[in-house]
Amino acid sequence: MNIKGKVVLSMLFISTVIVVFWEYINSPLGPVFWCSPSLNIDVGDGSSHPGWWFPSWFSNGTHSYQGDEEDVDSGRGEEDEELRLSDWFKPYKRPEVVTMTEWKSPVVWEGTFNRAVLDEYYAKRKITVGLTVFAIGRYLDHYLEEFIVSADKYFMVGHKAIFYVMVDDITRVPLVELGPLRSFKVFEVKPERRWQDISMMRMKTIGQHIVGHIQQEVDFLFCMDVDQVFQDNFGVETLGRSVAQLQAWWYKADPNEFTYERREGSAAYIPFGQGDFYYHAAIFGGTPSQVLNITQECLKGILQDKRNNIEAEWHDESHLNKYFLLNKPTKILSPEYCWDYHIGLPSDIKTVKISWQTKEYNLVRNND
Ligand code: 5GW
Ligand code: MN
Repeated sequence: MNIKGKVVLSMLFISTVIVVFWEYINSPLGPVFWCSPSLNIDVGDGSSHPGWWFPSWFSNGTHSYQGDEEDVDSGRGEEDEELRLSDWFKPYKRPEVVTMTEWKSPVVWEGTFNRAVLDEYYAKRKITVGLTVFAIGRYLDHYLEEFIVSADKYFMVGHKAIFYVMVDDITRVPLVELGPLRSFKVFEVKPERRWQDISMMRMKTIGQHIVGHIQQEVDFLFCMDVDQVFQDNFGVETLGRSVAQLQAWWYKADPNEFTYERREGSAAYIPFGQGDFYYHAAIFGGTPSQVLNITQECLKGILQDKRNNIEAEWHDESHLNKYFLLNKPTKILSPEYCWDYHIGLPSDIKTVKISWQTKEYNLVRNND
């Protein structure tokens, strides 16, 4: 090749590099800070999955995983057999509590699941599980570090996990050293002025991030409050298409006592006589497409209420309860997964996986 040809070729190469780099730094949802302790984890293209890992899960570059392990029909061969519910779930092991809903979704309690069987199943599939958490204002200094340190230790041990941390000031994000299968991506979000809006507008931000990148990066996604700490393994038994958490204070109560939104004018309205469980907004999850649907529907309700000058009693949680009334979760987590020790420790609660942090309202609620 002559000199001219070489010059043209290298100019082509350089301009390609510039364009790719420019696209990357300008992507609207690009992380402001991306940290991964293991060198072989992909950096930069926003995707943690090489497409060849598990081609049948992809369509149009996004995951098309269509259900809980027990109801998937992927048409794959013998060696890739799907699990049935009965392979890992033994509801009769906990006869004193509700372990199955009327619509036949499992309610996962300690003692009812075989985690080893599920670990093997999901390890073969090389899954990645995402976890979003918001830490705005004083919640950042007060709760984030303990949350991340404990999640690193107990969330989806043995599987890849990505922590999506949304903060209002990245300079105050604690430096936490993570285990080899873990990484985190930090994003700066504009804080809402009212605290009610901080909590509610998470629905909007989570949805934007799922569409922008999360759907290409994970197989399952959890969304959690930051004012809680992992105490024990929160493992693959929690994974499902759409996952809801029983609220610790209400798991034994009658639906007519639940603090659902009871005013007809709100989109979150649930009349007396209806309702299955009182779900806790501090933990919900599922496949990215299901979580996207949850957040979009809740946001619609929240915005409709704003137009009508009404605000649901328990904000995003009221809307989440309405959503799960209309769209039944495919898996429910027992209150052992999000326990408040202020209740004490009744015999139903065998192993606490996450516990609530003490509310120090005077310390953290500076903006109401
Ligand atoms: C602050 C004051 C009142 C209500 C919410 C906030 C707040 C919530 C905040 O200042 N900063 C913040 O990051 N949040 C996020 O919203 C946290 O992830 C928090 O866990 C979540 C929900 O708010 P919580 O935990 O105070 O709500 P509850 O239902 O646990 O009381
Ligand atoms: Mn909380």
